[in-house]
Amino acid sequence: MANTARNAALGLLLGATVAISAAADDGSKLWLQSAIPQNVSLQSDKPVSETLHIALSELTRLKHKWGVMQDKHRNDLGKEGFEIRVMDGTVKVIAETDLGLMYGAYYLLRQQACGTVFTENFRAKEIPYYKYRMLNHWDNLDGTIERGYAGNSIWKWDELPGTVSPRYAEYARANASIGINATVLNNVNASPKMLETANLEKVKAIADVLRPYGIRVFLSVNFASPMVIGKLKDADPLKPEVAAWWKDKAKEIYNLIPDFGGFLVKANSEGQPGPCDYGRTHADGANVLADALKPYGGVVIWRAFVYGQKPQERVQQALLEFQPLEGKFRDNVIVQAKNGPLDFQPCEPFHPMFGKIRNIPLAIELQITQEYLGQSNHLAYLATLWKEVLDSDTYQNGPGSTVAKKIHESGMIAGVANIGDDVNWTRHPFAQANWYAFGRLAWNPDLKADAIAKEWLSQTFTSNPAFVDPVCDMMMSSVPAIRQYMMPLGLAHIFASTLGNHYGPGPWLYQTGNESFLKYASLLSTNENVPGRKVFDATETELGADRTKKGTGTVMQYNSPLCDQYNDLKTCPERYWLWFHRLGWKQKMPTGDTFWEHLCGQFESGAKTAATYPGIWESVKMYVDPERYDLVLGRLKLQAREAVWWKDACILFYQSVNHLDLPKGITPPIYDLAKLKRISFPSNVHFCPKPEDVNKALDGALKK
Ligand code: BDP
Repeated sequence: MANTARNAALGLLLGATVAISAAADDGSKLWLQSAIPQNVSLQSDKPVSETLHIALSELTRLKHKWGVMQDKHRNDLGKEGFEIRVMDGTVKVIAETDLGLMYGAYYLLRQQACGTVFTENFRAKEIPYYKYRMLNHWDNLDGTIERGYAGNSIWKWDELPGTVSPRYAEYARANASIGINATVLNNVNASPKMLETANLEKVKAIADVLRPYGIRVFLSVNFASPMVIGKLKDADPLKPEVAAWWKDKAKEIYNLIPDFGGFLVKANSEGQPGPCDYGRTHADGANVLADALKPYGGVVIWRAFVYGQKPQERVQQALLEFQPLEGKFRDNVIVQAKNGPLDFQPCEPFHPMFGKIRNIPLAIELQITQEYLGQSNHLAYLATLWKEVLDSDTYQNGPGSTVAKKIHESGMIAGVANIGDDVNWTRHPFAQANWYAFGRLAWNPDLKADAIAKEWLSQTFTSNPAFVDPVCDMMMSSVPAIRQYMMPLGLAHIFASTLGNHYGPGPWLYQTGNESFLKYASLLSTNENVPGRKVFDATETELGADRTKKGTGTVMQYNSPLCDQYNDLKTCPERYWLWFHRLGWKQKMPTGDTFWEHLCGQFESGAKTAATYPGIWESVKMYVDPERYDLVLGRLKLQAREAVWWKDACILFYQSVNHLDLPKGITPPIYDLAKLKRISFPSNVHFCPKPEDVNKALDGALKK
């Protein structure tokens, strides 16, 4: 039993301090607010692993007497858990492993920043709820990031493996501090080149930096790799030469990276190759990879994001595709479904697979990058959205069958990263909170969204309640407000382009005549060859998607009693009214007003909330350094303006089809519909317009 202890010189320093900061802060230190401790000399009676060295060096930042104890004979903490005890004036971290000690160290530093007092007999014990707490980078080998809004990739493939950027260790440390222990380095739309030997050597260099921080590396692979880089005739998973190719590749990878995690695969989805190209199933495809990884303990993460192959409504397709494959996957395959059945929209019901699939381990994929939530221009605190889905009851095994528990079976929770090579990692300073919150929820999905926000604010800015309380309220209100102005009542996918930039409103695009848009947004239930197909576009009389039992029947993909709840407007949650129902503009709502009045009220309310944000931020100016203050203020002003853009664009467009008057109490539009329709930003998958360009475009769209 190694017992390493050091006395920190400063003793107790606790309680909230009012930090009225003046120095500019570039945001690069994230919630850690410190650089990696350097040249810390340690006294120990045993050789110290790199991981333990990290733990002990970090603990030198603790302003309290501390000690660590490794107890390999305990059997209750596992590989990553820890216990904290305060005895005789010393805070002790106890763990079975060095990794546990490291997580315990970060726990203590977090508590310190949040003002916790380590009184005698203070006790804590933590064990992570999920085994794999994973980031998915959608980073390309050319340095771009699909849906990345904070610069280019942090992985500098051109200079690796010779030059290893110091940012890799900073990245690893930030992740370790919130418990993230796995990362997929490259885009799910994967280049086959990723698996070339020269690139694997670069991956090894990154893996070597991340390992001491407890982070395992995974790669996205292109299913056609055996053809493209292996020069085989095809990639048919049932052909022995294809299986042999994958086995050789796995051997090569594990030679370089003995703890390599496995493969993430997007197959037969949005044009990616896959087993269905050869008449094989997703199970056949996943299993050939699983067999190759099995001897080394690797896993295959097979994505359920498939649509467009069959003439079915898009939101139903994943379940229809995977349900017949239950029990057919190898035991080292995990199928990864997005939180909702469409595509990371601001407001979707949980993915029906979580309630219906029994014999396939399921992982959940959340999107930390804000593809559909204002990208790096809007403050959208996503923990509220993620909590909603994790806490959702699927009723698979009766009441209490939450999504959070369901994915505990696979032990995997993944988040699409929002990290780029900007100095502050995420461009919008508040987007750091989403990276942080993802890690914290992956460690413990029972944490409350507001508690996580307060932790993050206390560490990143100051723990003074005069700052934390109003800013936490603003964060908590952000996703509800965005839903009201971008996706009121579950009105899905009215964004300005489909596979392009997804920035700004474009409800006029999703109308008959624009079939590809309709299909993409699942506003067309079947393909054009199927008689009786349904189109959900806005008409003179109605709006929304009839997914009830009488419509496309999507409600049937949910277990009882949800199926009936969603089916009946009176019991359907307001936020899903238009997701499951097609409503007449003049129809009376359960709330007593007409649907048109109610819809307009949503836009109005969302815009009003966003309008309060700049003032809230101005009121806490004294607590924030000028650099981050200005960056945030400019963006909050833009967000308030964009909320009006959404409101006006949608209300004016719907008025142009329903010819109804603006309901009482709704602020008259300031923009001109024809001019708004002409706003366009470069249509590519890694583009977020600069605030000044959006402001300019909106200036030009004002009514004369
Ligand atoms: C959509 C994105 C697209 C991704 C796709 C996916 O628009 O860029 O490739 O999801 O998850 O949200 O595969």
